[in-house]
Amino acid sequence: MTMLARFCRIVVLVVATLVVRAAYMHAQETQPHLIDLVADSDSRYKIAGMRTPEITVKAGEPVVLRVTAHRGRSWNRDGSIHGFTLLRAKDRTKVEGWDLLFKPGTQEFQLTAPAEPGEYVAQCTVICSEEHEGMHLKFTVLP
Ligand SMILES: [Cu+2]
Repeated sequence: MTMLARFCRIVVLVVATLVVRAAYMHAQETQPHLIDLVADSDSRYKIAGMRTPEITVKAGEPVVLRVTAHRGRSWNRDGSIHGFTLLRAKDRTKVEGWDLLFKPGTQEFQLTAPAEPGEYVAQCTVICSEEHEGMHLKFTVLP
């Protein structure tokens, strides 16, 4: 192998390594925050490993909400069995893009965390039983 060929081979290897590394780092940075939530038949939100379910996200980060919903005592005519609307804790106003309805089974929602850090509340919007009023969870947005 000539010196030039050897040199070219090294350059190609170094460039390829850098490209792969940059792609990997970019993929990690843009990986959405996956949240697994159960909307249960007893009109409660549940998150594995948490006694009281609570969601914490970073302002503006991409979020995938993966919801498994189980039918309660009652549901909407359109087949929605639970809902999830995000409200600002201070004035109970709705956050745009976070008004969701769930069908039985597992479904995923691609969302963006609120831009404004603070305390929020997620509340079910389907009258899913007489316990429906208690179907909510604390939602915190960190800066
Ligand atoms: Cu509900």
